[in-house]
Amino acid sequence: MAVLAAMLTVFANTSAFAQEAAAAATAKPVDMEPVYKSTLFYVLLFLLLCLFIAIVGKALRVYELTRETQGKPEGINWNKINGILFALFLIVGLYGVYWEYTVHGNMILPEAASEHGKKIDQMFNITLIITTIVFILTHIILFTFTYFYKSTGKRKAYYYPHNNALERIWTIIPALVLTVLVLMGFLTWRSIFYKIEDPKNKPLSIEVTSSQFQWDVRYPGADGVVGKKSYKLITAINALGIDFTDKNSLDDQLADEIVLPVNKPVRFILTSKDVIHSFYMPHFRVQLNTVPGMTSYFEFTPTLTTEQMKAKTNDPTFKYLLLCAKICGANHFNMQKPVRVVTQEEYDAWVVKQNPYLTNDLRKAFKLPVVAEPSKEAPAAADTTAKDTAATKTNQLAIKK
Ligand SMILES: [Cu+2]
Repeated sequence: MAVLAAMLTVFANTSAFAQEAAAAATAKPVDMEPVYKSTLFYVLLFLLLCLFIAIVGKALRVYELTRETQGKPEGINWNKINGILFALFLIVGLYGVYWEYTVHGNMILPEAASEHGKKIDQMFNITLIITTIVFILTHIILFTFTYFYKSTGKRKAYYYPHNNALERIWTIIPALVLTVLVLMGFLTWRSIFYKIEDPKNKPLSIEVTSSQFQWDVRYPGADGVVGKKSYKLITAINALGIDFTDKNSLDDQLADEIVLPVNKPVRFILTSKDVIHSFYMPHFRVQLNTVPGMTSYFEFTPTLTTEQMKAKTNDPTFKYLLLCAKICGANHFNMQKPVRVVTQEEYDAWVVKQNPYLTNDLRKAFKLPVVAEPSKEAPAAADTTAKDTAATKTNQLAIKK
């Protein structure tokens, strides 16, 4: 307390001097902004609060002691107060749980828009129901017991150190429940990550490369295969380091949004150029880290088009999103990309309009035959937003030749 008093005096003195100086110089009111932003201010405020509580405590103690010396009965029944506080805590706490479930529960994601997402939601719901029941029951028991069996001075606690039957029950039941939950998770995980490929319904491959702070999306072109790439080939005009000695790369396309045909499996090929990011598409219940130096895959089937989801959520502005779920740097929050799920026909019409990755500059760099272009250069590799249909068509034709 002495230290605290000394600190407060120093703080008060310096601010008093500062105020005097300020008043002498400009007679302006003191700017409190830097004070409110300083940590010291809040540390002192906290210590002041502790001091206040300590003083109240001491005052009550003095009150109790005076009653004791006068031979009067105890003034404050702390056991009763603690018991009532426990009961109040239970009521307020349970209301808090109800509020959380209704208010924040309403903000939960809409129904899963993918096949495997339904299984994940089911698991989530089962876990939530079990834990909610256990949580509410144990808390009611805990707090009502402390309320009803508070010390009254009239009875003595029963000494009951051990009961094998009870211990068996509270070990075996949670163990069984947790085993079922973990096994369910394991089997669901396996069904998502170890799929047996249906040769009649091969997935559409899309490569997504993460970097601070963007996603680059590469579609495979007519051959359905995204070509090789290597970080060693990254240059100003070849931002993703695509290897054009691999024939599969020649028709690859860059897209500035992700468009997926509905009810068709899609296989995302995920890599990272700098740090670990996390490929997160909440509406499809998809999340996987993108790690520099390794390739990871996520295959799933979207089941609802954007239009269907707009109707389901009653939100005409609804958009599927790709986000980064790894705090990867200062602009992490801004790593998002719209995703559109459309019909197969809409997808077919959209995909042919996407810019090819291979530009004339890249052709020169890889010593490939340069395509004659009538008026202008092909858009630069980094410029993915250009949607010049004339140039695109020329490029498409060039690739087909
Ligand atoms: Cu990121």
